[in-house]
Amino acid sequence: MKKGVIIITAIVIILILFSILAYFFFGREINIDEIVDSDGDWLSDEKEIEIGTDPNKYDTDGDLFSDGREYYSIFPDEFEKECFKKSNGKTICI
Ligand SMILES: [Ca+2]
Ligand SMILES: [Ca+2]
Repeated sequence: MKKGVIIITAIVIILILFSILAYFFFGREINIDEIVDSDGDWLSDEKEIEIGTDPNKYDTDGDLFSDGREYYSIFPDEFEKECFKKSNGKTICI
């Protein structure tokens, strides 16, 4: 009887620890995912709307250079290390 209670208590403690760890890691990822880059051109959707490029087109003007590459070549000081959620669901940090 006591052995069973100890095992159940140990399992509950382990589940609580995993829950805390999962909350810590996934909670951070959710915060990162608030910045979305739907077309994967390294400019956030919000930034593309602000500067007038299409957030769903990697290369809005069709000149074979991505919107992000063109933007940061003009404004290199704005190039910062940021994390984006790509359209395939993966998060990348640049
Ligand atoms: Ca984009
Ligand atoms: Ca372009």
